Amino acid sequence: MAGIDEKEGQSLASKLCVIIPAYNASRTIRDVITGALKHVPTVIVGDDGSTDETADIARRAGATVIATGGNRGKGYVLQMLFRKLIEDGYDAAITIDADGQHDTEDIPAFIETHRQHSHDIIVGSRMHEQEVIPRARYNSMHIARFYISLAANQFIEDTQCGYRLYPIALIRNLTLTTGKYVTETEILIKAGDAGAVIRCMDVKVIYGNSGSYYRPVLDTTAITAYVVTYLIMKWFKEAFVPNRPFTYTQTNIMNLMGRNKIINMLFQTAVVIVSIFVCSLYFIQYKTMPNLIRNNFASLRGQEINFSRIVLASYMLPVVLLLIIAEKAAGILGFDIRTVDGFIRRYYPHLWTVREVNPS
Ligand SMILES: Nc1nc2c(ncn2[C@@H]2O[C@H](COP(=O)(O)OP(=O)(O)O)[C@@H](O)[C@H]2O)c(=O)[nH]1
Ligand SMILES: [Mg+2]
Repeated sequence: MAGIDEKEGQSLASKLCVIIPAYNASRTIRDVITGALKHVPTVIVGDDGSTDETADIARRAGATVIATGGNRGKGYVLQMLFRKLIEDGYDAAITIDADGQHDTEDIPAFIETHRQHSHDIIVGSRMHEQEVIPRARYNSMHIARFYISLAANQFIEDTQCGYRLYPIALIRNLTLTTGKYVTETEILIKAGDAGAVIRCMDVKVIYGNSGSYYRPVLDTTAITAYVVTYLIMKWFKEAFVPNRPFTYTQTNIMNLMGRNKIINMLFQTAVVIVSIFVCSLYFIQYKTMPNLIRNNFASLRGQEINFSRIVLASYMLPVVLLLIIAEKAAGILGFDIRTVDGFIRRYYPHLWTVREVNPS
């Protein structure tokens, strides 16, 4: 792929570093840096306007610290760090959370997988750690995974883990327009929809008392709106163009809209409102068009995903949301009802029948 330095005899992993987006992580950042430095020569911390000792502690622990000069969010910091890595000629970067939720002893496995598959994004997967992850989080991970996998043209076991390895050549070909917690989803979708392979690898996950800056309602809404809008736009192309499973281009409508925050928000809101209706129209097109447009919706046919399942699962989402709200309301009144949990766990994980995924 363009941009990767493939000089003879030089390992692709020769210029690899660990980057850490950090916000008020003074309690944990030292151990993360010390652990990472055992495996890579360079650790760069993106300090995002921390009001505690994060930056000082990071420097003393041996990391390079770059400051954003205010709290701009994880996505902004990641993009700032990527620009720095492109300037400095890095081949790959491992991102790890600053709050100690990831085990630095998994770094060698990332590096080894990268050696074997140097063009692929490698994502840490926590899905085997069902007992450790809070229930609501685990459930939303399942739903997110189904739709993000659809947009990324391949099954991705864990789409929300921040512990990843990115080939820089791949990142520099993407125009990123989102911020905060959406960016990591945006990267998977755009890279996957441009033809990249996204490979998952089991990692340990530590849910201590680190807390989280993730805002369940706001951040989940932002990710959902992005994914739904991306899918509706992607399928619009696929509906009318034969054999077009990979639809990402730099002039993609998501990139054009992403230039203006307000227009983007209005656009995404409008698309989300009509999305289930449009999805049903696509379904009809999927069923009736193949005689006219051969292999339309190529990404779905290529994956052997049953479109009727997608439509049904999407009609279930507003119902699930209403039930969650009803359960919360009942909880306030002192009733402990938990039906949604079981439903999500039984239903969404099995929507995507995984065949041979990302063959080696
Ligand atoms: N740079 C930056 N990093 C952040 C911000 N919020 C969270 N992070 C980092 O992103 C990582 C994951 O965030 P966290 O809140 O723990 O999310 P969770 O693990 O998904 O619940 C941690 O390393 C945080 O330090 C932010 O506003 N700016
Ligand atoms: Mg965390």
